[in-house]
Amino acid sequence: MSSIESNVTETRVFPPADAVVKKATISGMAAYEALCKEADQDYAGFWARLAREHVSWKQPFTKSLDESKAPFYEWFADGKLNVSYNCLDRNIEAGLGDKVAIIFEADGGQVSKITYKELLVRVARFANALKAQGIKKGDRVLIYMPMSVEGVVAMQACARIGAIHSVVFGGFSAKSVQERIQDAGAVAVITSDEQCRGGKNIPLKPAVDDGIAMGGCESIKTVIVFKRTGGPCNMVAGRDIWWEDATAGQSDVCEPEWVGAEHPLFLLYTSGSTGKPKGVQHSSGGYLLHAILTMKWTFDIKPDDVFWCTADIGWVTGHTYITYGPLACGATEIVFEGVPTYPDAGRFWKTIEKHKVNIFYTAPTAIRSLIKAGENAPTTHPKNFDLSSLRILGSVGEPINPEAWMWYYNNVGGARCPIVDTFWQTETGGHMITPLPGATPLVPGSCTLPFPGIAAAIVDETGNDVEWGKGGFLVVKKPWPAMIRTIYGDPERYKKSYFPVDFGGNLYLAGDGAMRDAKTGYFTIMGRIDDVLNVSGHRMGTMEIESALVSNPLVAEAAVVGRPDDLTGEAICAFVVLKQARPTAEEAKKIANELRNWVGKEIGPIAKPKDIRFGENLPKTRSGKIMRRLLRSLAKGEEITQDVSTLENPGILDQLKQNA
Ligand code: 6R9
Repeated sequence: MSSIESNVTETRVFPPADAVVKKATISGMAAYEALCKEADQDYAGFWARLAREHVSWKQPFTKSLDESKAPFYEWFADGKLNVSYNCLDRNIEAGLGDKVAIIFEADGGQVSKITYKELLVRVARFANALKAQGIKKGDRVLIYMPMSVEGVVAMQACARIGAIHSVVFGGFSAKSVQERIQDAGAVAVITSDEQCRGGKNIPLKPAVDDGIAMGGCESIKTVIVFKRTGGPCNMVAGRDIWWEDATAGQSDVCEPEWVGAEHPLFLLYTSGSTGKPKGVQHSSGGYLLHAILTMKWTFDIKPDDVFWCTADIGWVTGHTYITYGPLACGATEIVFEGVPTYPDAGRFWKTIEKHKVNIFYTAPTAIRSLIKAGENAPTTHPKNFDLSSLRILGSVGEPINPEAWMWYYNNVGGARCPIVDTFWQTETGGHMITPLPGATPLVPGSCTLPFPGIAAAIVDETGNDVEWGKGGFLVVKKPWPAMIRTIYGDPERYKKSYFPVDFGGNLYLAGDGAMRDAKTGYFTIMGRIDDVLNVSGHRMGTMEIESALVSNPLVAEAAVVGRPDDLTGEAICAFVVLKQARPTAEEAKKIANELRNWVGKEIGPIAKPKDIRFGENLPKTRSGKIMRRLLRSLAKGEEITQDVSTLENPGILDQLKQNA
């Protein structure tokens, strides 16, 4: 039994409405196919044309792709540019200076707006402040900030002077801060006193102090502290300086540092298959190009659009679709400090209504939790809000199950807005497989087809193509401009992780299992390779079982992992959140049986979960990703020894220890 069969049983197809097609930048499938063909015929030329058309260069490049040091590929290498210039100055030069760049929606609902001209002034002053602290081109700067205009300013200011930022998500622990400072050899940290989440002020600065105090952080010379709340905040003399003091008296003008296209724009740490996080290194030119193109083609961004990506700047989605992409396109965007459930679960819909958001980009887990909330507190259901401004919806971060897709489509998008289910990764810089809203017919649960110029394919364990309809490893066969350049300080690990010799050494291995529909060639992501289970020799995506569970009317959310089993190789263990309150032991047994039979009916008896456990929630990171590592340990009955510092809700682990 394989996940393609569930994709095949998904027969609903939603072709783009004529009105959407007519206005779209990429209008109709023929336009999409023409771009793919152009890339096919002259790959380097295709990307070079786009890089000339969409990016402003101080010095034009003469060469597109350089493969001589493969898999350390270079793009547009002799071109010079500045990313912050592309995001700010060039919009102002084009007459957009008084346009609102950022609408900041604070945790408590306060709104502030800032124009492109004002944003440039703030970036220039802060860039000058960084220089005054001795920070220069190539230095690594750690950013540990809440969602804020200042977070974006800090990143843009680094880009302006050619410093390499490494943003650490504000929910990570002191230990994570220390490890990242050490690995990157960072010279400065930019942070804030506290952050506001769900009506509470949570200290942030202490994690920086504690992280540095853990040792090995002698590279840090400066800590710049933005005052978010004015709460208690320890300042270390000679090292720490307030944001306002650092910028006081600084000039409003800062000439951009013109860097080579391959100059690193940022490092972003992400977890790999081993314990130590990898510092994914991105370029300036190629990365910026993909950020711009995906804004224009996947989101079909138009001059009057209000764009809202709900991610945090601590994740790659916040980098590409908050800090860089929207600004490089001269858009107006929302920067949202809050959480989706505060003051209640109507917050997203209220915010869309308030700011007349046109393009909305969020994660399936947020959608699923809001479905549940809307059932329990009907006033927070999207139908109570005017969402008629919405034009395009997006999904990212994990596969979206068809039920959540349909709910999003009907209740949020009013059955009128295409959903772009964008598959990509920290390492890919931007969207890789995604519908284009004015071209691609949508199938719920499928991320559909590769972005033009992305040579996505599915291969077996020796790197050979598998036929459509069969599962395998998702790879990219050609380098693309926004791809990861290396793992900072560990080029060998870069080669091993992403270009393993078993696969021939020249295919980018995404780390996900996937399948193409036998007829349409549409891609379905089956989850990380280690999430693919083998039960009695049957290959199954955990996603498929989750999807079946979630389609049961009792179930709000479900996550499935494998655990070793003497008889069947692997056994399926399902963690389930019910729409009703957590059941009593007796009820739980009854419901578990019902669900087993349900899954048996939906997929086949082989897919019936052996273990079912109920909790009020699932263990999630604050970015909303289910921590499957933890679930696997729980399923095996192991003691939890992993770092749970990024967990939104550590209390949930106890509930999930018992089988129903
Ligand atoms: C952008 C981002 C990457 C992993 C990726 C895959 C999963 C992301 C997805 C998706 C199915 C989608 N993933 N988008 N799976 N459909 N539309 O999330 O980056 O945090 O590095 O995670 O997320 O498993 O390999 P990152």
